[in-house]
Amino acid sequence: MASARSRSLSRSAGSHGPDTPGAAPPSIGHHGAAPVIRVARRSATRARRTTAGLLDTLDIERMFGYCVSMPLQCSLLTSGDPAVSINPTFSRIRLDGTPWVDVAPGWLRGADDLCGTLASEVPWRQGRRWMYERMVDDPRLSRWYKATEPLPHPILATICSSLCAHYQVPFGSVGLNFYRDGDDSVAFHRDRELRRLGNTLIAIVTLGARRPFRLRPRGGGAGRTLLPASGDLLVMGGRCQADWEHAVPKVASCGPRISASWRWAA
Ligand SMILES: O=C(O)CCC(=O)C(=O)O
Repeated sequence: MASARSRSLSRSAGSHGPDTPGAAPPSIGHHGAAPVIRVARRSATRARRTTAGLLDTLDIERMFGYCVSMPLQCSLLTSGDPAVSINPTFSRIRLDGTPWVDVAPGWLRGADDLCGTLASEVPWRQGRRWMYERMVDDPRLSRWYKATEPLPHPILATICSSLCAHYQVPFGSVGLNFYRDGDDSVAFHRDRELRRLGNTLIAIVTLGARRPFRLRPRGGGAGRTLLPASGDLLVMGGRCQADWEHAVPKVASCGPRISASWRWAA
């Protein structure tokens, strides 16, 4: 039986099929210096400020399960015009074998404001998929841009150029995912196109709320939980798609988060 949430999403999606725009656009407001994003859905009446990216990326395994709502921090780093940081610090986390994850805290300035702009201006699409013999809505909205399509914000091209320069590879087009609140998520998976390849890169910039980003080896064993904040860059590399899975699990309560991702394969 469909949950209250999926029913309300289905209503807003109407009879649209897969990959058709399905959700009313969120509205953006400002209370003082902190961005406020209102999302037109079940939680629409609860205006929340996005969290800021001041803290270093943490391993929160010990906190996972109850670390659901971070204190709000209004930061000069996460508001204002978006720009790539001129002196980012990269740390590499080695997973078992050749997979690795790079983390660059505060890599993008103005990430909260960019989150608000994209939330309201991107023509989001409601993905749908078969699950247990019925069609269900994906618990998030998405929009993938072909290389030939105009981007919703010029910073996305700048980010791509910076990533290409840093990793010395030609990253492709951008994919955006919109997690409207803690009910939105993506289950453990590997990237569909890259999972058979041994040398790939997926670069993900977090905009807005801080959510756990979980990684686990496919064969079983200890996983990792990272907590990328607004403006943080996270890059999965090596055999990460071949040997590990990743997920953004549901949390009890949090504000909107958008992830912007770019991919490359050898
Ligand atoms: O939103 C994220 O941080 C992860 C997105 C992701 O894993 C995917 O779309 O395949």
